[in-house]
This record gives sequence, structure tokens and C-alpha cells, in this order.
Amino acid sequence: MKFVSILLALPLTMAISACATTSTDASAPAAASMAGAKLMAGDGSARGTASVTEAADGLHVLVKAQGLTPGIHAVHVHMTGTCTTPDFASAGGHWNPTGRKHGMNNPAGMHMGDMPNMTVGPDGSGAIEYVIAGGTISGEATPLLDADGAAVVIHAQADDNMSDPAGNAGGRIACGVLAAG
Ligand SMILES: [Cu+2]
Repeated sequence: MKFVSILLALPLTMAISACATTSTDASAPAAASMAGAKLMAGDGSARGTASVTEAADGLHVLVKAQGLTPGIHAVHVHMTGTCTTPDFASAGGHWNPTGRKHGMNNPAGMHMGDMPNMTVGPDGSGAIEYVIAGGTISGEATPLLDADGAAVVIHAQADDNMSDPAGNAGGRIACGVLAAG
């Protein structure tokens, strides 16, 4: 009986200590396992949120957008964590730490920041959920939050998942800076 309770208690203890490490050492990028962003439009108004959670298989990305034009929109992680209105050019190109070409259908692809298109419904809202294989929030070979950070960007048009460097996705209609925590 004692053996059983030790087995049950061990994962809980580990989970608690993992949380404690993250919360007491939040200023150290190496401890981060989550990041979030508030998306805004070119006029600075809110357009939803993005969250990134690190797991064993990579980065789990959830983007929930609102106030957009119905239709299909490209969504990417861009390389620089700066969203300057109105065109968000400040976010730079796609996050591409492995030096690949753009597009999940491109034989020389893909960028780590490439993600599936998002369908926005008649009410202006849409969401995507995607796992960036092998990605990490910080540390390792391909940290998302490197020195200049990263941003989530939504485009005016769909990504053709092939054309380098940006999938012919048109202008940047929403942007959010990813911040640890
Ligand atoms: Cu993009």
C-alpha cells in the first residue's frame, strides 16, 4: 500500500516542482514553456489571441481570431516579435530557423513558422490548432523566443503552401507579439 501511494505521489510532486520553477524564474527565458499573443489589426484594435505551448512533440499553437473578413486566411509565425501598425512589416519574414523554403507542399520546404490556412466564417471568427514539430519556446537548436522574439501574423489571403517566401498570402491584417508566460 505504501508503495502504491509513493507511485501516485511522485508525478504530482514533479508537476508541482516544475510549476514552481517556471513561476519563480519567469524572467529567465530558458524556463518558459508557454507563450501568448494578443492579435491586433492595422488600426490597433483587437483581433483575438494566440497561444503556444511546448510539448514533447513540438509547439502546440492555438490561434483564435475575430473581426476578420470571412474567407480563407494564411496564418504564420514570423521571425521578429515586433508588430508595428499599420502594415506589420516589422515582424519580418516567416520563422525559419532551419533555412528551408516556404510551403508545406514545397519539396524544399517548409518554414517552421508555416501553418495551415484559417477559415473565417460569416461571423468574422476563425481558429486553427497546429503542432510545429520539433519547435521549442526557448533553448535547444530552434528557439521560438530568440533574442528578437517572434510574432503570429494573419494575412489578407490564403497561403498557396508553395510559393517562396510567403505563399502569395497578401498583406498582413493582424499581428501579435509572442511573450513568454
Ligand atoms: Cu505570414
